[in-house]
Amino acid sequence: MITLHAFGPAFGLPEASPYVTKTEIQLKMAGLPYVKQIANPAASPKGQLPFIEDNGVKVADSTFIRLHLERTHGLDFDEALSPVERAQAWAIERMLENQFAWTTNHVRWLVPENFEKGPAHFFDALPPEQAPAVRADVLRRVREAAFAAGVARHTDEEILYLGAKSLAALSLLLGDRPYMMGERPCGLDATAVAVLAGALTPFFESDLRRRAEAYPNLTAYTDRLMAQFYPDFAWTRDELAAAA
Ligand SMILES: N[C@@H](CCC(=O)N[C@@H](CS)C(=O)NCC(=O)O)C(=O)O
Repeated sequence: MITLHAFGPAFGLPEASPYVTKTEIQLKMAGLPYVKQIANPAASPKGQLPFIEDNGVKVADSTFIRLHLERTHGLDFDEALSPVERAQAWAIERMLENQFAWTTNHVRWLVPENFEKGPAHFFDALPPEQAPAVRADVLRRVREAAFAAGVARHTDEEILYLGAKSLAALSLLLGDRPYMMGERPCGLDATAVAVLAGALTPFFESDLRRRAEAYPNLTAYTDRLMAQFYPDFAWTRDELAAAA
């Protein structure tokens, strides 16, 4: 049995982290049985979640978990794709994980109102005398990582421009297809629905969310895939936006 080490549900999402969500959806796509265990990122070989344990082997990072699953369980999440389509799927996935996800990370952590109602509560279970210092330290590390990645060097307007460019690209690439690369789900769909649900959750208010809500194909895709992969989770979006 595979153990998926995760943050757990938060922010109107079945899982707080888009990368854990990606791995969880790929496990579901593969039909591999797994248990989900709440973990601290410090327990991971790479200091981040997700990581899995499979037959005593620990594998960290959603991309290398996917590689491990494909190699050891005889899977190919992209089996329906041609070589060119595989290359396109990889390029889109990199755009979503290495560029777009930083803009959603900014919305959650570095917009003070969103931080206060969201990630700040990750530390509520700590002893009251420790919580403020740990909270401030984690926020400082998130800010430094966002600065190193580049996104936190920009103004809010510029960050919105970057996120919105990826949403526009993704909407055009998806078109009216049921899945990102066509008629069948592939590995990329796990990343795409994970980051889109993270951007669309009504838990956080942001201009980026409003931009995402303006693409009916992206909202319909997200709702459809959330229902497909998390049938027991009550995924909801802002009703006003959904009706618009
Ligand atoms: N490249 C990694 C990214 C994972 C990642 O960024 N995880 C974040 C949560 S979304 C994390 O564990 N952060 C804690 C930390 O960096 O201390 C993957 O694909 O798994």
